[in-house]
Amino acid sequence: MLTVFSEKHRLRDARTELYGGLLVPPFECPVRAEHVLQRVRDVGLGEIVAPADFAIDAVTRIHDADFIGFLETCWDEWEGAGFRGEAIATCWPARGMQQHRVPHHIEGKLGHYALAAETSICNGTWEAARASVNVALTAQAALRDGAKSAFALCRPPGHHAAADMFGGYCFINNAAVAVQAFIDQGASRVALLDVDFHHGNGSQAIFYDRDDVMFLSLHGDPREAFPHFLGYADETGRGAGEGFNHNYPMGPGTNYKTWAAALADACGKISNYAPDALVISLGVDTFERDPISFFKLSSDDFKRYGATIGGLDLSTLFIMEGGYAVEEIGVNAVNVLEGFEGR
Ligand code: SP5
Ligand code: ZN
Repeated sequence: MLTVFSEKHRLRDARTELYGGLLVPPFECPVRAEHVLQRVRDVGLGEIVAPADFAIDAVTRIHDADFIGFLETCWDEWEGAGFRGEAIATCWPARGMQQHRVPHHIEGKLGHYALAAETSICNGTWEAARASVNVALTAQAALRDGAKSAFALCRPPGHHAAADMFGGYCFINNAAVAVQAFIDQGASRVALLDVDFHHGNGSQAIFYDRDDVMFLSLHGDPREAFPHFLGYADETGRGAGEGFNHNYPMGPGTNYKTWAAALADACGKISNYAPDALVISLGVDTFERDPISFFKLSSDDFKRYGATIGGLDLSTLFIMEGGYAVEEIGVNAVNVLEGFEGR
């Protein structure tokens, strides 16, 4: 399987994450991608290529242009305002306040465009996010050109990013942009299966009204887990999209048996949908020793479920999302890909 990887991911190297009331070194850190890349090399998964540069148009098919403009200039505006730390949202258009007017001051803009405060914006964030979506689009182009599968080793991740919001360590929704690229190239139906521990709120919101994209997510119950305000089982789509959104929230301590039953159900729905392509939001924070999550999958379980996904026999694009047990992230992510290939 082809892997696409950009060195530019290192430009996203924030110093701070707001966690438990403290500013701590971010869980989403550069070494994550390096370990995954090393494991791809160690097992000889296949060729590794750098991404091509894509025009921003592919991104603005999914994201609002004003949001993209905000991401581009946020750091400069923040520094220009004289702030000394990294850019963190501190106020929001909460219940009863105006959601639709975009303030001029960077503090107001951050509240408008942020969905969570844990994710700081720092110098280089935009360049890394831009490179990350180019990784996704390059891997997508390989499938367009006939490859059966490809691995987009994206960093920063994307599935929490909505059309006009960043957060959850995500800025541009790499998976959603890739899904849209398939559609724009003529695909009738694309399935987006999100196996990251966290609900893919951004991806769900982006495709919620559509029947040409089926979104399915297996994740920690939002009553107990980030992003807390989306990801319930009764969110099934809206309008034409009704019946094309499937959530599988699961509680603390969920083991592989329970998780795999949800995956089997999701795979049944994907199979019936008969998509032209399958995109996997591949987060490995379902791992038993992940520091911020509560599922109990072992490293072997990743290989098992990779084989289940391979059994669908679809053109499949893997997009890297979360996973914070950095010592094991390479083995866990690449186990899915090896399982998929029947190794
Ligand atoms: C892409 C991705 O995986 N993003 C995840 C963002 C999660 N950020 C919020 C983390 C809050 C964790 N609280 C966990 C408490 C553990 N005791
Ligand atoms: Zn996650």
